[in-house]
Parts: sequence; C-alpha cells; structure tokens
Amino acid sequence: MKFDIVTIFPRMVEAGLTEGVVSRAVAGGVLDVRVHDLRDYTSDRHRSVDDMPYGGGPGMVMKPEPLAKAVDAIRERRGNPSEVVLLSPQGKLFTQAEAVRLSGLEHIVILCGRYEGMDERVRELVATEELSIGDYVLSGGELAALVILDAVSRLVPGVVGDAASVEADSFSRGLLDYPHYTRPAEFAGHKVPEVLLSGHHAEVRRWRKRVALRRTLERRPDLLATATLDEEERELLNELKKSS
Ligand code: JCQ
Repeated sequence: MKFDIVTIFPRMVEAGLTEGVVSRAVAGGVLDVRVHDLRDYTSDRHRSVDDMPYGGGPGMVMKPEPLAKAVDAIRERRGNPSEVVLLSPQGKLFTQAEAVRLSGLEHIVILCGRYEGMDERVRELVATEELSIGDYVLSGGELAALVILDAVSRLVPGVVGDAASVEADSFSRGLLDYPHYTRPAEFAGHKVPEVLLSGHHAEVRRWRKRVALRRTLERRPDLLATATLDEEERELLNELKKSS
C-alpha cells in the first residue's frame, strides 16, 4: 500500500517512521511511504505556505497553490491516489471502521494542515475527504497523520506479524478489550482472577466476554449501539444490565 504525506515538517513525520511495526513494514516493502516537504512546491523567494486571511482576523491561512502542486506532482510520479485526506478538527471522526475502509485502498495521500486553517478551495478541489482524529486541537496535522498511518497500516496484510492479534484487538469486535494478566499470579497483593488459572477454556472465554461487556457498558455505552454481539454476549449483557 502507498502513502504520501505532505507537510511543512517532513522530519517530524519521518521521526515517527523510524521505529515499530510501520517502520518494519516500510523496510520490508509491504508499505511504500513517502514524505513530501510542502515548501518544495512554492514558487516565491520566501517559500511561503501561508498568507493573511481575507476578511481579517487572527492568524494565517494555508495557501492553496502549494498543496495543489504537491498533489499534482504526486499524481505524476506515484499515480492517481484512491483518496486525498485532509486532516483537521473539522473533519469526520476517524474510527476503526474508517481505518478498515482505508486499509482496502491502494494509495492514500495525507495533507497535514497548520496555522489557523486551510484555504477552503483545498477542500473543494484537492482533498477527497476531511478527517479528524478527535475533538481537540493539535498544532498541526503531522501527529494525526502518523496516527492514521499506524491504525490503517496494521490492518494491511503482512504489516503485523500475527493476524490473530489484529483480529483480537479492542474495536475489531466493536467492544472494549478484556483485562490481561501475566506472571506473577500475585503482585503487590493483587491476584490474577482464579478463572484464568483454572484451565477451563470455555469459562475463560465467558469471563472475558462478561468483563469486556461490563467495561464497555460502564465506560463507553455508546459502543454497544453498533457492536455485533453473539448470542452469549447478548445474554451476558442483559444480565449485567439487570444487576446494575
Ligand atoms: C486533527 N483532530 C485534530 C490544526 C488547523 C487544516 O487545518 C488545521 C489542521 C490542524 C491539525 O489537525 C488537528 C486535528 N484531528 O488539529 C488546525
């Protein structure tokens, strides 16, 4: 899968590509990630990427021409992208479902915004969709681009070694994860739940389901509206709702 990331801080994005699962997939040729310096697509002496807002007001606005030129150059050198994603707090919320959708595409361009905003014509003419990674303001889209790259990449076959661990992840089932334990069996007076030491695999599965459902009900009840539950999970959830 190909990613092209356009930014005024290429080293900030490259720093996020030097370690971990994504960096290994890049080294192994499973992912093809290029980072582009937006200033390479400016044409004035100062390499300006921003300008004053029409109508006045504080801050600066990102100019449309360098972003349009950068995406044109990517089209010529790397082919037509499946999506051009603009990252900003105004975007549609990026979720695991959106990560799954993007992981099925061949080529994604990510535009990192900075300053107070982006000239609206970038949305109209260059981007094919606008995404937000959450309801907070970052000083730029670079960290958001790394978040999206990571969440999408780990769904691409061959990026995460163990496909079962991707499937077992929190959210792939639409619920919060169950608690995990390893040795020792007792730590600082806190014991590992007995059932996990029992060797009763059916009991372990049922306990994990119940605890995952209880956590989801307590912390993220909104997720239960869209989670796909099996028969046993529906029963467990009904019992939990009665007892709470
Ligand atoms: C992304 N959630 C928050 C900041 C303006 C394009 O315009 C702007 C982009 C940013 C960077 O992105 C975020 C963000 N998801 O802040 C301001």
